[in-house]
Amino acid sequence: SSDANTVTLLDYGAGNVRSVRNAIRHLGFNIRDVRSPEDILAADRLVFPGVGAFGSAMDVLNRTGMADALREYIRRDRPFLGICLGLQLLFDSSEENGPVSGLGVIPGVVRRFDSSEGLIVPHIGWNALQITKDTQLLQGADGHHVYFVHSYHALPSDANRDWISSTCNYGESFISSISMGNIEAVQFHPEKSGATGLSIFEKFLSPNSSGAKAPAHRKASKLAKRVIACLDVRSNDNGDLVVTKGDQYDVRDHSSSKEVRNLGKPVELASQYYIDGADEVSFLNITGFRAFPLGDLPMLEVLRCASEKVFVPLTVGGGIRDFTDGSGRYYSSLEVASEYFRSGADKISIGSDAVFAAEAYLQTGVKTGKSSLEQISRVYGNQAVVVSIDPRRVYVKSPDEVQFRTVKVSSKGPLGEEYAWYQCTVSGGRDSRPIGAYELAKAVEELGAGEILLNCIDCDGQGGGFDIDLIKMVSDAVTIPVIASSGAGSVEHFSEVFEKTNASAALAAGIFHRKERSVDC
Ligand code: 1PR
Repeated sequence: SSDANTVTLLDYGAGNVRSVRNAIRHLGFNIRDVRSPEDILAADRLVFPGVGAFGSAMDVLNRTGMADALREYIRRDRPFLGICLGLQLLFDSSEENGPVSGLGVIPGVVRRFDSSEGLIVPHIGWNALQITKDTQLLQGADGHHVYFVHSYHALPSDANRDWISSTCNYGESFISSISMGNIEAVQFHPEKSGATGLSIFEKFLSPNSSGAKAPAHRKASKLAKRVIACLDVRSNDNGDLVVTKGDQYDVRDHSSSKEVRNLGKPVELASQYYIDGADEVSFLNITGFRAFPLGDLPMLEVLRCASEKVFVPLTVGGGIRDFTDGSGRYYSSLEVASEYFRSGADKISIGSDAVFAAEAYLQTGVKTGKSSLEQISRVYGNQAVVVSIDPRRVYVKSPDEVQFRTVKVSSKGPLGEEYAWYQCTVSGGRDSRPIGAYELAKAVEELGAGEILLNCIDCDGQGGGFDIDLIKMVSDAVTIPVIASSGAGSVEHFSEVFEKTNASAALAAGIFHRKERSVDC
């Protein structure tokens, strides 16, 4: 085990660690997987990317004897890098499904962020590191923004002060990294934190390399609001998978040819947006609702290739639902999502199927646990599940006209209407459903969505700004992050939506495709 280019990875199979694997390979290292507790003790360098829930992770580690091996490896002060849950598990205990005992290496507890005062949980986004201790790993990274996705955090205390190498603030101060001897662990995701994250990762993998550069500084706003570049993907009439972009969801050219607009190749564009500074990249397989996505091998290939080049979070949506193929074989939505995760997605996004699940839930008041939304968030965690809402504005004279939540609109409707509700659609805007965006958002939050991607068909591709009325209504109604989408046409539109609403992120497509603005506007 003396190969300096090999790193040992502890993947106990609870979720997707493909992004970590991609980052390690990208940095020029080979991976040896842990199969037994002995493999841990034999490692030269161990990466432990915890995924899933604290309790089930500890169960697996205890049952397999890996918990004891990990404690022994750490006691020997061997090079160790824990990521996310891989940091939290080092502590005495966690409140997550608990209290549950952890590895007990570091004194202290892990607690949920408190959303009772309107704090948005999960915490998803880029925050600045406040370095509290000189370490080789974080050298030069003070004040740099790194990417977090978590609902639980380790609490700083007198008993663990010596371990802390950096803290962050999200409603309260929490431990963003620890360092002691050769033991390092980070709450953020270095594999998804762009150039800063990769350089931190590289310092762990090759501590003596002179090549470890000072991390490139990421520009991020004070508020650490995210800007997401979105690629709508579908096959064109020649059968090639292309990035396209609609006007109010119509992706066909207005000329006589009526061809699907082709704006470029998905992997090339995604890599370009990453290099330009996008905080996240999303792919929406916009005809997934009618074509079976697992039959759509090019899309999976696009994901695989993109995830080897894009070191910020990748979301993919389209076609996530139960499906029976031509030969009668049944695939659950969980299998579809799992295939997306295996191919490199960090999050999946559900559109149509979430609308049906929310309608059923609102009708019966019963959570069956069987919807795609519930199943996928139970297995992968709610932070990995986005619900995409595709509403259309419907003006009314008075709120009493409809049973759905309305807003007083900032500009009146064509007949002087002062109110509107936002009717949800499925199948890419083709069918309207008897549920509003407000009702849908509240229902999917309860069913386990970790984030809401809030589109607006009226504004899509128009470049006239986001629908502030809609985004304010929805982002005030839920405590999970809301991504504002549709209509960005200038830098001011991004500032406006962050000033006037509680949106945590803004997503745009056309403005980047047309190269009117670079993503780091
Ligand atoms: O229903 O689970 O199969 O998911 C389908 C997904 O595909 C949904 O997320 C749905 O929003 C998306 N979709 C379906 N049809 C279209 C279409 O355009 N014909 N694209 C479509 C939606 C909307 C945005 C767009 C923003 C920003 N794309 O994501 O990127 O509106 O655009 P802009 O900045 O240019 O204004 P399922």
